[in-house]
Amino acid sequence: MSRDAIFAPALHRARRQRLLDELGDGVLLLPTAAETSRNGDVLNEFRPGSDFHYLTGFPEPAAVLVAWRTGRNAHTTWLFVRQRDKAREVWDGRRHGTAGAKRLFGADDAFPVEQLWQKLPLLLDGKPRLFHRLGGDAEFDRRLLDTFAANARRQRRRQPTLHPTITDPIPALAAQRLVKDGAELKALRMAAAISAEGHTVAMRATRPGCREFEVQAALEAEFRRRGSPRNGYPSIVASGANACVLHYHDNDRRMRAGDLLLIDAGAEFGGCTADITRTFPVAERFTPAQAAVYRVVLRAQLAGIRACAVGAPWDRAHKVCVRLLTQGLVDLGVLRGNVARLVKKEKYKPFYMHGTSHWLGRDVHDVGAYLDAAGEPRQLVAGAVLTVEPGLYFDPRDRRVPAIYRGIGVRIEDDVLVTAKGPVVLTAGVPKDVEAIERMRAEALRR
Ligand SMILES: [Mn+2]
Repeated sequence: MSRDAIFAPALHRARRQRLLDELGDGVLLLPTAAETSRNGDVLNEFRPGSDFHYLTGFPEPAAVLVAWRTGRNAHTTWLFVRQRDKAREVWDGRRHGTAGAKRLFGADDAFPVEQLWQKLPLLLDGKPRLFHRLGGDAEFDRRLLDTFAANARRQRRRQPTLHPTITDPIPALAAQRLVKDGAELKALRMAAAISAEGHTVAMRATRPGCREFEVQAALEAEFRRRGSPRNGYPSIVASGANACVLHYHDNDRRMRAGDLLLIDAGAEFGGCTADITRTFPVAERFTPAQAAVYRVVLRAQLAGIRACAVGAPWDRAHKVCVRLLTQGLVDLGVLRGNVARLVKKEKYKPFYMHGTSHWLGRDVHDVGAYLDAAGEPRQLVAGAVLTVEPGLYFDPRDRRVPAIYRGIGVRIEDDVLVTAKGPVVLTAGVPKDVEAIERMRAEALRR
C-alpha cells in the first residue's frame, strides 16, 4: 500500500469538515506537538501531535492549524508553518514551507508561523467561539490571552466588548477518532500485519543466553524492514520475573532456558499503531506450570475477544476475563473459594491488576470516551478498535502463591476491530496456542 493512499489532502479535508460541522460556528485553533530537547542540542525524535496529524497529515514541528466553517460542506483551512530556510535545512532537513503546505497538504492559505499572532485577532473578530484546548502549552495559551486582551483594548468603544467563548474541541474530535474511517483502518491493518511479522521474527530469534534487547532489535528490525518508521510505544521485552513488571523497559537481562519471554510491542504505520503481546518459552517447550498458567490466560483472552460485539458494553471483555482468570486461579490452587464471591471481593487483583482493554488507533491508548453521558460504560460501535489483553502475574516473592508459579508472568494481547458481523482480530498472524508456539520454538532452535 502506498503512503499516498493514506495521506490524501481530500481525506484530511473531509475529516476537518466533519469536525467543524459537529462543532458549529467558530474558529478551530490546533497546534501540533512541540519539539523537546533530549540533551544539549540533540532533540528527541519528533512525532506530530495525533489530533493535528489526523486533521492535516502535515509532518513538521512548529505548525498550527486554523480552520473555520463557511457553510454546509465548506470550510477554510489555514496552515501556519516554518518558513523555508536554506541554512536551517542544511542542518535539520527539508521543510515544506508555505508553498508546500498549500500544494501538498491542501491548505487554502498558508503563512509563516510567526504571523499567527498577527492574523489571529482579525480572524477572531466577530466570531462567537474559539475551539481550542487550553493547557497544552502555557506559552501558547498566554499569547492567545494576550491576543484577546489586545482585541478588547482595540475595540474599547464597542459596547459590550466581546471575547469569543473558548470551547474545547477535543471531546468531539476524540469521538470522531474513536470510529475509524477507511484510511485509518487501512493504516491500522497494516500496522497490525507488520507488528505480527515482527513478533513472529522475535519468537524465532530468541535463544537461551541472549539479552532481551537483542530480541528487541530483531523485532524492531522487522518492523522497519516492512515499512514502519517507528514504534507506537517503547517495546517491552521481559524475560522471567521481569514479565511481572507491567511496563518493564530495561530490556537488558540475559535470558535462561527455563524462562518465559513476554514481548509487548507495536509498529506504527500511517500514523496508527498496533499493540500485541505474546508470551513464549525461551526453551523449546513451556514447563507444565507455565503451560497451566498460559492456558488460563488464553482461555480468558479468547472469551474476551468474543465479548467485543456491537452493542455490548466496552468493558464486557474485562468482566468475562476477570471471571475466567479467577476461575483459573482457583483451578491452579492460588485462590480458594467460590468464584463469584472471589470476583466480587477482587481477590484476583494481586495477580491481575490492570484493565483488559483500551481503545487503539493513532495513540496506543487511543482517545475516545469510555463512559456514556449517563456515566455508564459505553456500548461498542462498528469501526471502534480495542485491545483484549488479560494476564496473570505471580511475583517471585509472593508466599501466597504455590512455589512452582512464582516468577511467572503471562499476558496475551490482540487488537480487535468491532464490526456488525462480529469481532475481527487484526493481529491474528502471530501464533498463540501452546502447540503452535512450541512448534515454532522447536523449529527455531533446531536451525
Ligand atoms: Mn495494550
